[in-house]
Amino acid sequence: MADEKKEFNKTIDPSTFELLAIAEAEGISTIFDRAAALKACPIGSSGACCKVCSMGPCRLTGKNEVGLCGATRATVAARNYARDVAAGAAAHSDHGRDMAMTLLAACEGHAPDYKIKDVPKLMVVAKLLDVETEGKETIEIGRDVALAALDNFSSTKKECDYVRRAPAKRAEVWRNIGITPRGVDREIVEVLHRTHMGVDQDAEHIMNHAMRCSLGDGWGGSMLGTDISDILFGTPGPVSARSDFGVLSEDEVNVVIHGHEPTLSMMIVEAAGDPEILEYAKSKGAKGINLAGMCCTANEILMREGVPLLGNFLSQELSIVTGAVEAMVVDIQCIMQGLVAVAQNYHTEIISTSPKAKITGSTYMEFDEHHALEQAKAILRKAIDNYPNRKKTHIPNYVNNLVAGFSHEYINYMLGGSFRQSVRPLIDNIANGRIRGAAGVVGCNNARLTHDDNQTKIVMEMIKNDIIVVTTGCNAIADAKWGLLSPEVMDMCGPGLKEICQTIGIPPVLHMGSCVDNSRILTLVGQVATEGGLGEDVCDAPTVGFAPEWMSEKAISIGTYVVASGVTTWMIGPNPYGNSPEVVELMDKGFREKVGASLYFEPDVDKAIADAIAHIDAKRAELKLEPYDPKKYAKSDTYYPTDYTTPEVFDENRYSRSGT
Ligand code: MSK
Repeated sequence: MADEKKEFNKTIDPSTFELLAIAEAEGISTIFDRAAALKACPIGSSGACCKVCSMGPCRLTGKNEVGLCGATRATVAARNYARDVAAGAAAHSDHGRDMAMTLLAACEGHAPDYKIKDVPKLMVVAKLLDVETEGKETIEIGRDVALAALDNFSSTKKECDYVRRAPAKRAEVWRNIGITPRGVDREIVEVLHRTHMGVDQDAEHIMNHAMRCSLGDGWGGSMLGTDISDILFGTPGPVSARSDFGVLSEDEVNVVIHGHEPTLSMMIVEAAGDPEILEYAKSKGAKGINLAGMCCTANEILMREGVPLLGNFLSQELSIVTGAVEAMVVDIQCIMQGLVAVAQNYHTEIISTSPKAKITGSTYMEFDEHHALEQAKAILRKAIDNYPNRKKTHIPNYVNNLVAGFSHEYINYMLGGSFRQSVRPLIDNIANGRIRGAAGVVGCNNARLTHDDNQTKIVMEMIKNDIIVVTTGCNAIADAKWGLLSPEVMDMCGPGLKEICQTIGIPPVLHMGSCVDNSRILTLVGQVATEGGLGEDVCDAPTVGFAPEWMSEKAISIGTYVVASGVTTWMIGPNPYGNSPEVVELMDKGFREKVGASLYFEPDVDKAIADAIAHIDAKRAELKLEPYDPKKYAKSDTYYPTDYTTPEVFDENRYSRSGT
């Protein structure tokens, strides 16, 4: 049994803490226990291990400066980095491709349950993809957009079409160094080829291509995924909802939807409102059906339908420990294999659905978009059938309110209204110093770090310092649980940021969606650069990126494309390629010289925060903007931020949590 202090340090989240105690009492092993028992491999975790051929694995530690083939530490670390980028890009982009396939099936009449919901967005995308719209029916445009999108994945063109969405200066930077992305499939294949034994042997050269591949993800596969999701399901606008384990219901059938793609999850939302399904739930003694989201599927159905957020990556096993979940429906990505083992101790049915992700021990109900709604209903019936098997429940009594749904389209609208949609007011208020800068805080949980601590700490430090935050992925869920996505959090902001949020009527932390929706952040920073006033390129503006508790290969791809797009980024934790000082230097100085931004892996979160704020101030100085002075706007507001400190251990009073 772990000692009490260690137990506390596993999480700052009271519901997670409560459920961990129950799991321990019931003898259930979770990722938190396995993280304590299983130490990370010190060789692999610094990028010192080469296993691209069967003469190894070669461990480049101690006196071993080269592997059997002569590959240096730098080559090996750069190869490991590039392969991580490729795997992450593949995950996002395959998701994006699936969205295009669904749009195609819908427009060709093979998937009748899907419709084009956002015609204006379809037109925007058609223009970007050079699809002729004149004299065509919407359905024909949709089909041609889907075909053009699919073509982009394996494009033979010199540049993928969405490069034209990037600011002109940025596209020029990419062209000058030869990293303009082509079709993302090609970039991924080329990474795997280059990093095969005996091919590309120059660390810098390998890393340049890693950037190119990541750009194919951010400005290609992910951006297409986001746009096509919006076409099919609607572009998000503000929505109020609830988060945390208290959203589970004691007297309804609880269905947790977990994974990433919106195709099935949106159908489940629709099916849950079907009177026949509701009657069926009642026939089994439940009052209704209660849906709750986990990980990025949660963000997809929250942003469009207001479905409550249950939890982020590290909460998935614990949701089963509540004993209140009839079914957990999963598709792809971030689904722990440990779920099945936990579920064996409870009545929860793990229902896997993706032909790409069969999970041993789960109930497999293969998703077929041609009969999507029927299948969604069949899944719900299965969950309902399980309701009578529910035994003792432990639902932590925590709920927080939130506002989400800040697509870049909505941000433009909220800043300028219908007739003057623009990012101009944002630029002006950064220029005059009311807003010091902007931070994108995104990404996963990591069981090697205290759950949600870095996530919330960084966000609170940013807004306290008048830095507006945009968030996606599991960071957004951590923020939601901690009350940071509600307008009330304005009291925690610096005076200038607070004034802006009050004037516009927005929270200082803007939830922009799921992992693929980091492409919305790219579009936004691109719009700011194109509009002008904070320099001419993305790298000129006082912006920073953070991945506070990253763990997945997708995060490496995201971090890389954010940097290659011009935003200096801090990934909190040890450098997984740190075995090569040359690679570390290339990520810092090398990337800065090439793309105007650096990629840092920093284990000390306080140092990362201080460095990021200093970076923002340095960018302000370079632009000759007014120096940031919080006192200048303090006069206009009596709510100067209360002094708070981040406690070492979980403190229930750290920030107001409403309970139910
Ligand atoms: S779900 S990739 S743990 S953000 Fe997108 Fe969360 Fe990271 Fe998965």
